[in-house]
Parts: sequence; C-alpha cells; structure tokens
Amino acid sequence: MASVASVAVVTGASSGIGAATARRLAAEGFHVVAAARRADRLEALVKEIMMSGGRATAVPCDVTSDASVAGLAAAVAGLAAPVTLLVNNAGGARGLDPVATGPVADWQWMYDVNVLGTLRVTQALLPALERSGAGTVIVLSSTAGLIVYEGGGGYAAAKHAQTALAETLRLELCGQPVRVVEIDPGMVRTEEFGLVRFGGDAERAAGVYAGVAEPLTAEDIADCVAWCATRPHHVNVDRLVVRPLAQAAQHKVHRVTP
Ligand code: 8X3
Repeated sequence: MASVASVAVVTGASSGIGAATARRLAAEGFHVVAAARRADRLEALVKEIMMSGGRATAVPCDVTSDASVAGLAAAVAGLAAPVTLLVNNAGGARGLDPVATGPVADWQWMYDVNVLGTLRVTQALLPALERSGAGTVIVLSSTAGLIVYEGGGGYAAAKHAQTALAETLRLELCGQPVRVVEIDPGMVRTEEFGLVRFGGDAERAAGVYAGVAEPLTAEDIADCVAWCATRPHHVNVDRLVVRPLAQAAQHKVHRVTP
C-alpha cells in the first residue's frame, strides 16, 4: 500500500491499460491523476474511483502538445501531496503496413505519441519526482520494443525508441532518487488497441486474438505496474517482459481453431 500522501500520474488513462492502472493504483492508496485527451471518460473514471473510496483527479491532456503537458504539470503541482509515480502509458499503433508502403504520417504519429509523449511528460514531472525523494518513472513500452515483426516497422521503431529513452534515463538518473522501470507487454487484448491500429476495423482487430485462449488483459498489466511501483524504493525492476501463456515469442502463438 502506497503512502496516503502520494500522487501517481497515469497518461492514456481514459481506456485499456491506463484506466485499469488508474483503478489499481487508487486501490493501492495513491492519489491518481488520470490524464488523457477524452475528458468525459476521465470524469467517469474518477467518479468510479472515488465511489470506491479512492482518490483521483482528472486532467485532460494531450501528450503530443507542449502546452497541454505544461498544464498537466501545473495541475500536479497544485496538489497538496508530492508526486512519486509517473506511468507513461499513452501510446498506440497505427497500421500493419510493410516498410515499403507504410504511410509516413502513421510512423510520425506513432513516434510522437509513444516516444515524444513519454519524453514531454517525463521532462515536465521529473523535477517534482526528484524533489519527492522517492520517485518512480514507469515506461509502458512493448515486446515490439525488443523485437521486430513484419508489418510492425513503425510501431517497433517507436517502441525501440521508447525503450532506448527508458534505458538512457536510468543511466542518467543514477545517483538520483528516481528509479526507471520499463514494462514490455506482449499480446494484450484491450478495447481500443486493435481498433486504433486498424482504423476502426473491428473484425481485423478481433482477428489478432483469434483462437488465443487467454490473451493478457489490461488488469494483468496494471498488476505488473502496481507490483513494480510498490517494491521497496531501492529495488529497481529495470525491465519486466510479460506475455500470455499462449505466446512463447512474438511469432510463436498457440491458437485453437474451432
Ligand atoms: C503490442 C504488442 O505484438 O501487438 O504492444 O506489437 S504487439
């Protein structure tokens, strides 16, 4: 259980892993700052958390905007409790096109939201995390940040960059009271990841998980975040790679055909 006077900021908190993480961290005792673009979803989430006895604040934020992220930092600074945890979760994939034909705009969007979004929010909150004396930055990357696959070039490039950011930051913060944790999930079934990747094509999105008995859930990843964040502060989980039992490697997925 976190100290009662500790703030955790979760980006991309309006759905999927972000929303599950916000719920879980609130249950662990954090005052959660739920950040994402969709204010209506954030408000509903915060209401739900507070109805369960938790503490949460909604801060509409677009991680691709400097001004928006500055607003997030100002909102966090206005809270009475110190911020000790940042979960950089906002991100996503667009398309499954080969390098030869993948739209540059898709690559650009993926770099901006996954990499530069993490950079912006981390830069904005790092001074406060350092001041807390016991900060943690968690970067939600992906197994695509460790290995590439056909059609995944733009996403893998962005996730590799996000991983590089986390690894570099850990080196640079050595000696400071901020640990840097990278979590790399494999196949996670969430409401929106596939839909965003395939431009709203629900059938194609569902096909990713076809025949897979139990893909990971958003709650599984929230559990990993909570575990990393609640270790004693001298314990730095550098990298946590997590896949469903049915996925032994990126290309090795056990599927049952009906
Ligand atoms: C999602 C994992 O395999 O779809 O981050 O790239 S994968």
